[in-house]
Amino acid sequence: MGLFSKIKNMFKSYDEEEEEDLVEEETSEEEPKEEVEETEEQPEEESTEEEISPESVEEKKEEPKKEEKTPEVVEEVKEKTKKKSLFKKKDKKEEEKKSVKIYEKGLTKSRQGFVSKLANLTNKYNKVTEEYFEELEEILIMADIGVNTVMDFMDRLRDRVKSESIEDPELLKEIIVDELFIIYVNEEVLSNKINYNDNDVSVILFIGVNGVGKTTTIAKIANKLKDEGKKVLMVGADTFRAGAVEQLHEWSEKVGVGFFGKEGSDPASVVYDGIVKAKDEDYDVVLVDTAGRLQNKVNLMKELEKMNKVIDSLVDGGACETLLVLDATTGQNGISQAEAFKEITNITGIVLTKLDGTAKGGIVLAIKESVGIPVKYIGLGETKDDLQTFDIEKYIYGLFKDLM
Ligand SMILES: Nc1nc2c(ncn2[C@@H]2O[C@H](COP(=O)(O)OP(=O)(O)OP(=O)(O)O)[C@@H](O)[C@H]2O)c(=O)[nH]1
Ligand SMILES: [Mg+2]
Repeated sequence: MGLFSKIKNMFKSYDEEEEEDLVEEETSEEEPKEEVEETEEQPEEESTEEEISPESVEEKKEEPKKEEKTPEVVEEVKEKTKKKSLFKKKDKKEEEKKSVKIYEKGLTKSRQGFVSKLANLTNKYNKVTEEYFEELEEILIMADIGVNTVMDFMDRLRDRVKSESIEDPELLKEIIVDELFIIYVNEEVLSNKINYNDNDVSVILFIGVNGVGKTTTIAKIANKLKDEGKKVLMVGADTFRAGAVEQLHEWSEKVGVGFFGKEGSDPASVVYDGIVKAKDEDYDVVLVDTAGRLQNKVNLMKELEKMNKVIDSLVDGGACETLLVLDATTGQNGISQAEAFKEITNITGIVLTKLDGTAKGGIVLAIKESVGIPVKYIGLGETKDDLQTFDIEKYIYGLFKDLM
């Protein structure tokens, strides 16, 4: 089965289920609410239908001792365990569904821009001709996919059209999606995972030029990690821009995580003091905000080297991630930034922000082609939920669902 069909099978049912849910909600308004409450409030507890009164609590305490070994009780426990794991599965599925929706919503502009052009192309031609190929090439280049990727892709597509004698553009839709993403999917299966330090505090450095979304991304990630039960410290080492440290401080209060920062001091010394604090106070993760002054490459390189030296001296294994933040709306400019930063320091992953603000959507492929660093997170909006772990399948679905 091709990628196109696989992804369609995976996610299309969510849309259908949602329609079903809507119909259900219309017919019975109160029931679904109660169900949700039960799953949320009592995931660990035994699920009982009875109201909780002091007597029933006492009764329950006594019951297990008397009847522990009877087959009925064993059956009951089995039934409850089954229910519990069903709820857990349901929760997980709900989370997955929510995530797919965030992708869909965040990629609306791209769907209406570049993907609708693809759909129009299929409607315009009733036969695959040289003009069709030329127009397709232009659409893909305009979508920030990157010229070399597009050229390779066009060669492969032309070969397939020839060898499989395809004439109908309608049939090509599926092949286009498959061929565009197959390389990415084949090579990118595991590497979008964030590395954490198992033996010591996990330090994650965020780098990138002005205004790309470093500070906002740190806030979003801190919120995510906090929800996962991790103790997070934000460290404001962007001591260059006035107000930057205070901005991070405000975010730390909003999110409810720890903070360390000092306006006007040397970034490496702020990182030093921040990590010492993290170790003293048993933090799990340290998120370091830096100033990205690409205008002065030598200085920036020295500054990052100094910070890494400090981290290496304090933390077993050094920083576990150095994430480069790129703004998706800057297109090829973002690619140049990635290439420049790659020369300066060792980048372990990319955060691609503001994907909701571009109609081009193909920049993920260009990053893969010209930089070869995995995209680990994407920003699809300004709320805290709009930062998502990058998942190529959800991304493809969010882009191409209208063709599916
Ligand atoms: N629509 C949208 N806006 C975003 C996203 N991520 C960040 N922003 C916005 O981008 C703007 C800049 O974000 P910051 O986090 O301040 O960027 P920065 O890289 O820390 O900037 P400097 O500290 O000046 O270097 C803010 O208005 C954010 O709300 C995103 O995924 N989508
Ligand atoms: Mg900032």
